[in-house]
Amino acid sequence: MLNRIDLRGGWRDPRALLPRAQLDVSVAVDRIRPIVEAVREHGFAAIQDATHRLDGLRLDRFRVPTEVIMQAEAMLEPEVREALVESIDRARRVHADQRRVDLTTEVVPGGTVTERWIPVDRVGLYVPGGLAMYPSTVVMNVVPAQAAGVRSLVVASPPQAENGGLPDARVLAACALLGVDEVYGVGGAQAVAMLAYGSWTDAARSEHCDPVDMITGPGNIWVTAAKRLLRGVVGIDAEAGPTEIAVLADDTADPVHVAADLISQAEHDPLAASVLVTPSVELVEAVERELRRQVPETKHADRVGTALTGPQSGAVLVDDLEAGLRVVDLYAAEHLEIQTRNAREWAMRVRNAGAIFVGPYAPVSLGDYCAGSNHVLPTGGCARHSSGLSVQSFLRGVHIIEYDEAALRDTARHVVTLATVEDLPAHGQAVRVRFESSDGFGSPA
Ligand code: HSO
Ligand code: ZN
Repeated sequence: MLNRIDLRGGWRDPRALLPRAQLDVSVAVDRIRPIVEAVREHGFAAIQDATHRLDGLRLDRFRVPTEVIMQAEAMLEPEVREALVESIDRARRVHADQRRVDLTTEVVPGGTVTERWIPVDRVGLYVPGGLAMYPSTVVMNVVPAQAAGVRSLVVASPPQAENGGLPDARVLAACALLGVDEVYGVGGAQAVAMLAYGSWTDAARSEHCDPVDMITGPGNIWVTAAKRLLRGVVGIDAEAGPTEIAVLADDTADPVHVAADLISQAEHDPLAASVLVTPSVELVEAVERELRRQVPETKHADRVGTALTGPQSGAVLVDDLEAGLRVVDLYAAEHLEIQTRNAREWAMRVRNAGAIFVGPYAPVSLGDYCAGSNHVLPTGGCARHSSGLSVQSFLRGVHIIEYDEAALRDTARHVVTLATVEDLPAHGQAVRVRFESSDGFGSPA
């Protein structure tokens, strides 16, 4: 079922052999530009029009009343509530510990720089509808923002015909459990534009969605295109591509587990990537047998089958785990499982992965829901340079510079020298004027 990629006895860059799905977002940007511009100019009327044309719904208001959000929570099945509460609680515990402390460095006597971590004021979270209606994603976006101290949080999610033009009930319930009460039933590019520019959201002009400073959350290609277009107008999180799992395994790995884990992420998307990296031919064969057994039994067998047989998925045979480590580092998977002897030691040597799941009892789906870790992770090899969503994503480290007279006087000649080198004499002069009436600078005060 999986493509076999045999790197034994030689070496080839595995990235070319496991091509990531390419989405042409730039074409989509041109398609959504008119919607974004219309929302900017006409606000409510344009949102209403786009919702009618694209979602087939005629709506007169987009803000979800607080009672409706509360009601969605009240209607939650008890076991779903319990699971969501546990997921929120664990994520809160982990994310609370991530909060950075402000640090002051004394650069010279009388001269300090303090790095102050200031939360973004207002954040908009886009929660997709359709194939991917994930209350867990509400948790994973809201928890770090709240832990960072974001004061104002708003959720936008497509209106669902089957829910009376409101967003999905479970998404609303997750908002209620997290204490988010500003929710709009708006989807697609129009939602991103509404969040970025702000808009009245009812015909009577009594409800206004204020513009946000930053938008996070996954979405389809139109949402991604709108985010790309509006980057700069607002802060935007990373662009999420199809999900990925890589498993670095040796002959101690249980093929039943490995197959189940490869299937679990393939379930998200026919373009999802599932990659097994191992020196054990026996394991590859046993996993193949398991896939042939498990795939037909799984609910989303079609998309799983498409994802597992696609060129982005495969079983990579390597000479040994050292070579396997090189492969997974180059591949830089969104999720990496280590199912080997001394799994922790191997895990600690990995340099590139969005999140690393260690040993037989830490499957990716634990991290998707209830490990306490965040499931918004870099895809498409971006784990080489980026991290997943965290408290840090919602904080800005602002440098606060404090120098007293003597400290500036001592530094002045360096500023003047560098300003002269860059032919920016006014820069030097801005320091000079402060000492002109006294005895110049450079000599101790
Ligand atoms: N595995 C997905 C997140 C998710 N899984 C949401 C289930 N629900 C991307 O990390
Ligand atoms: Zn998942």
